[in-house]
Parts: sequence; structure tokens; C-alpha cells
Amino acid sequence: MLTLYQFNSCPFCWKVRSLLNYANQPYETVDVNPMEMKGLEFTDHKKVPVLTDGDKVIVESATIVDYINDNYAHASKDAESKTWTDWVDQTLIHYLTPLIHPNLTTSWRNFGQIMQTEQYPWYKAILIRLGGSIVMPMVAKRLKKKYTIQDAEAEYLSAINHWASNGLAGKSFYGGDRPDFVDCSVFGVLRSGDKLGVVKTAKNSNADFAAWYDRCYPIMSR
Ligand SMILES: N[C@@H](CCC(=O)N[C@@H](CS)C(=O)NCC(=O)O)C(=O)O
Repeated sequence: MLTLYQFNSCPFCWKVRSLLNYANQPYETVDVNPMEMKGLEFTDHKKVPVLTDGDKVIVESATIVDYINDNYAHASKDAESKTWTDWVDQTLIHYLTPLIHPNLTTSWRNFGQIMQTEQYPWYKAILIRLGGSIVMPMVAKRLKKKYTIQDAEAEYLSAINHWASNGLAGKSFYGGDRPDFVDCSVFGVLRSGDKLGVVKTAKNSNADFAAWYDRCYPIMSR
């Protein structure tokens, strides 16, 4: 059995889930407690996602999706796939935290939504919501500095336009008539922020993106 150790709002984790869902591969999820990373005692790697496949422990989302694809999903890739998956990991993903946690008020509201989908006892949920909405705006500030993001929303929408114009380029999916490895990667990171405003913002700004996202959803989200 495959087990994914995750946070439900983690873009790296959703990248993995979207590929597993695409492959119709059964798996179970374990929500790791972000305050103490409880649940990951069996590995020295203290970040999610972590995937176990029987006795095997696989860490780092890029390695995990390659492992899933080689062993289970067999989604197609083309010569440009790596350029796009690198763009997802090195550019697109960095806009999410500044958009979802720009300040304490928005972060608190979004954590309310996030906690609805996580499996914690109520007292832990309150601690995580409070701690998270204090810490995450600081993380967002640090990320903006590190990746020289000035206007997170404008730059994010420009990235969405880049994906729609140059990735989809008039096709139903990046993969053509069927989604492929790259579609799962782009969809996955955005799916993590589905109820947190980022998908709505992108859909409102780009109709081709909106249609693509809605085509992917029943295939990759579960
Ligand atoms: N390079 C890693 C990044 C994973 C990552 O940053 N995960 C975050 C959650 S979105 C995490 O586990 N943070 C907890 C921590 O750093 O203590 C990957 O691609 O798997």
C-alpha cells in the first residue's frame, strides 16, 4: 500500500496526489502535525511529502513523482516537460504562500478553511491555526525577498497567462487530448490552494486556464 505523509494545503503534496489520482492508484494519506512534524518519526527527512511504498521511503516531491510515474502512473513526458516541471517548482509555487498568507487576518481566515480538511483534534486545530497565521505571513515575507517577488498577485497572474499561452497553447491539456505528467504537476500545486482564493483569482483572469483547470479536476482531484 502507498502511504502519503502530507499537509492537505501543501503544494508539493498535492503535486504527488494529483499524479496518484490521475493513475487511479489507491493510497492512504496521513496528516502530519506541522507544529512538531509528528508522524515522520520513521525518517530523518522532516518535510512533507514523504511517500512509503511497503518498506521503501521516498522523499522530495520531484523524486516522489518520478518514482510514481515510473512505477504506477506512466504519464507521458515530452522534450520540454522538465522545463515546465522546473518552472512549477522554481517559479509558480513561490507565489502561493504570499497570496494565501499576506497578513495575519487573511492567513487566519485561510487557516480556518485549511483546518476544515485536516484530521486533527479540536485543540490541536486551534493551536495550529493560531501558530500558523502568525508564522506564515513571516514566511511569506521571507519568500518574497528570497525570490524577489514585488507584486505577488500581478506576477502570479502573469505566470498563469504564461502557462495558458505557452503551455496549453490552444490544446485541451499540455499533453494534447489527454493530460500528462506536466498537467498533473501544474494542477497539483494550484489544487493545494483551491479553496484559498488562488484558483478563483486565476480563473477570473484567464478563461483558457479556467477551462483547463475544470477539465483536470475530475481526473486529478480526490
Ligand atoms: N523540496 C521539498 C519541499 C517540501 C516542503 O517545503 N514542504 C513543506 C510544506 S509545503 C514542509 O514540510 N515544511 C515544514 C518544515 O519545513 O518544517 C519537496 O519538494 O518535497
